Amino acid sequence: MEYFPNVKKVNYEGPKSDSMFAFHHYNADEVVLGKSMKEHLRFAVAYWHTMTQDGSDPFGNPTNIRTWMGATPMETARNRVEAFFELLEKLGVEYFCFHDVDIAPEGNSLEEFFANIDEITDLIKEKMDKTGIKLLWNTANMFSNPVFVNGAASTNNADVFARAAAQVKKGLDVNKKLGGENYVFWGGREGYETLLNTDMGLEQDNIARLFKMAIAYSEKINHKVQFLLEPKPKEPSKHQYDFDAATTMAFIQKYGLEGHFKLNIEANHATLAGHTFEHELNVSRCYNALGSIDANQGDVLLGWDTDEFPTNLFDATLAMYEILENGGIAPGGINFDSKVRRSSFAMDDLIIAHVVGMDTFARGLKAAAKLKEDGFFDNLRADRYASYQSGIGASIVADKEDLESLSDYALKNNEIKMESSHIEYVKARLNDYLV
Ligand code: XUL
Ligand code: CO
Repeated sequence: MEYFPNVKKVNYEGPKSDSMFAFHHYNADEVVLGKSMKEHLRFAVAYWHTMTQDGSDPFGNPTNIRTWMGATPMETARNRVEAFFELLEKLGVEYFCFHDVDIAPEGNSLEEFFANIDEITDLIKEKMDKTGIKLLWNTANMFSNPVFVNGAASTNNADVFARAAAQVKKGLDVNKKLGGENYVFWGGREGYETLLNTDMGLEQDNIARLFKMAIAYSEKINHKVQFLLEPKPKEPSKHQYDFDAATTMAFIQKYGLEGHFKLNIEANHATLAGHTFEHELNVSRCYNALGSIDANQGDVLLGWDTDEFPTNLFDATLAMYEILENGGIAPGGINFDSKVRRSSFAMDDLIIAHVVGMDTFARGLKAAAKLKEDGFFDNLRADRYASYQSGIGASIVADKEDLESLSDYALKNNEIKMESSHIEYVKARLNDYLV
C-alpha cells in the first residue's frame, strides 16, 4: 500500500516553484563550500513525532488522520515501518531516529516488549538494507511508563534502575544490529519534583553509573558508538539535571565521561533554558562536544516545548554557522525533533512539513556559507579583539603578565581608548545575508 500517493518523489524545483511537494532551496547534490548540501546537513526524521504523534493536546482529542492504523498494535507497528521508509525515500532523507516505544508496543511484560522490538527491527533492517537509509541514533524511552514516575537512572527504586538498565542494554543491541552511529540519552524524568525528599548527590552518581555501564557494554559487544546527552531544563520534570549545555558538560566532566559523550542540542530546549540555539551550540563547541542537533523551534509566547518545524531563517543561519565552524556535524546530524501543528492533520502534511524544515536549513546553510566566505564574523571579531594582537594584549594572552606588571602598566596608562561596537549597523548588515 502507498501511504503518500500524492507525491512520487520530492525534487528540487528552485525558489520559483509553487509546489508544496518540491524543494525550493534544498538541492541535495549542490556543492556549498566544497561539500554537497546532503553531506553538510545529514537530515534525519524522528519516528516519534512523525509516526506516533496523534494531534491530541491536554484539552483535545486526536486530530491526525493516519492511514497506517491496523487491527492490533503490532499490525500498526508493521504498517508504520512501511510508511516511514516510503516517507524517507520520497523526501530523500538518509537518516532516522527512534525511541524503543515508538517502533514497538510494550505489551504486557518486558519480555514481550523486547520480542516485539526484535520483530520490528528485523523489518527495519530489511528496509535499511534495501534503501541504504541509516540509523542516526536510537534511545530508550525511560519517561512514559508509570514505573519511571520518580526517574529512571535517578529513581529512588533500585528495581526501576534495573528496568532502565535493561532498556539501555536492548537499545545498544538494537543500535549494533542496525549499525547506528550515535546513541542518545535524554533525561526527561532525571530530575526532581521537590528537594524535600531528594538525594541529589546519589541520583547524579547513579545516572553516571548507568552511563558507565552503557560504555562498558558497548565495548563488550564491540560496537563503537558516539554517546550523546541531550540537555533540557524542564518538562516533564520541574527541574531536570541536564539543564543546559554548560550544566551537562559539568556533569560529563565531573564523572570523567568526556571521551565517550558529546551533546545533542535541541533548539526548543535551548530557549526553554533561557538561551538561544546558537548559544547552546557555541558552548558545546567550546568544550569540543557538539555531537548532533535536534532541529525544531519554540514559540516565544509559550513556556513549553512546542517542537515546531523550523521556519526561522535567522536562527537556522546562526545554527548552520556554528555547524560550519565545528567542521560539520558528522557523525551527528540534523534530526527533525519537530511535529506538525494540530491543525495540519493530513498525511501530506508530514511530507510538506519536512520539506519546509529542510528548505529552512538549506537556506541557513547557504547564508552561513556566504558569511563564512566573506569573513563576516571573523573580521568583526578580529577588529573587536585587536588589542590582544600586539603590545600589552599580546603579552597577556602569551601568559607573560601578572598582577604586578599589569598594575604598573595600568598606572602609567591613564587614557584608555574606548571604541563603539556600532552593533545596530552590524545587525543590519547581517540581515543582508538572510534574503
Ligand atoms: C523531548 C525530546 C526527546 C529526545 C529523545 O523534549 O527532545 O524526544 O530528543 O528522547
Ligand atoms: Co529532542
